[in-house]
Amino acid sequence: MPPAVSVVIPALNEAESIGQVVSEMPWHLIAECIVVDNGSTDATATIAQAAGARVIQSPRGYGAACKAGSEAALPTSTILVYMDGDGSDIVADLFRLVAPIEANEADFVLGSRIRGTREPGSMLHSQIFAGHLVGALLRVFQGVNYTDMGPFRAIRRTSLEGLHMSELTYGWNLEMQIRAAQCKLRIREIPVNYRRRIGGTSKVSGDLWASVKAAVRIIEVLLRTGLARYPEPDPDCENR
Ligand SMILES: Nc1nc2c(ncn2[C@@H]2O[C@H](COP(=O)(O)OP(=O)(O)OP(=O)(O)O)[C@@H](O)[C@H]2O)c(=O)[nH]1
Ligand SMILES: [Mg+2]
Repeated sequence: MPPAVSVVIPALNEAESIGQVVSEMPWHLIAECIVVDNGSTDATATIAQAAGARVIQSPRGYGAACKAGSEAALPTSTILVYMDGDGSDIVADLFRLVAPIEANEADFVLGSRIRGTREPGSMLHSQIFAGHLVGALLRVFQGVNYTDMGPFRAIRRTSLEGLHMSELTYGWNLEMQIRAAQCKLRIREIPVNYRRRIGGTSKVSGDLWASVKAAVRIIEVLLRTGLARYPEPDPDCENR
């Protein structure tokens, strides 16, 4: 069977790293790599394309980029993988994220950087604390065990479509995790390794104002969707 995995990489001004990330893709395991740009002012798009990615444009925002990439995936792709374009996620971990879905043992597999090995300085203490805090809240309210809101993750495409995601900013990752729990997907969290970005500038954690905005979005998603209890699958869920 041909590979049925589409890798989606949101990338904004990542010319220093995107070429390496795309060229490290395990092409024999995936159908395509989609780099979702929105108005990079550097050579992100041309470098990504030269390295073998399909480049698409999306409205501004991390979640908007993930959504656009999901919708643009080949119709034959049944699994979607998300990762960052700055080289922080380790491409070699991709297979371990996808394998439980291919084996039909899980619908959603989250890579936890907190449970994996991190290069010093790759995550702020505040990010680690937020991962644990959100994990504790979701354990109480959703009965699910997460330790991170990391970007590297895989989900069955039909499951994602059934979640009816609406978040278009940095709350996208958390909304997926909450909705996956509410929709009673089979969830697995596995350790992934993580390193510092290999070049370029941070759009989130290394920028104070962006970090504040991201934190506000995460709290907003948590309050809007995460603190409602769902003992039964949310009736709005489809394709479990
Ligand atoms: N298309 C698109 N990609 C984005 C946008 N914002 C961030 N990204 C990408 O999303 C990924 C995560 O952003 P980062 O800047 O690495 O955020 P971070 O990991 O918190 O920060 P670092 O610790 O510096 O790596 C990167 O691949 C960015 O290029 C956006 O508005 N549009
Ligand atoms: Mg990063």
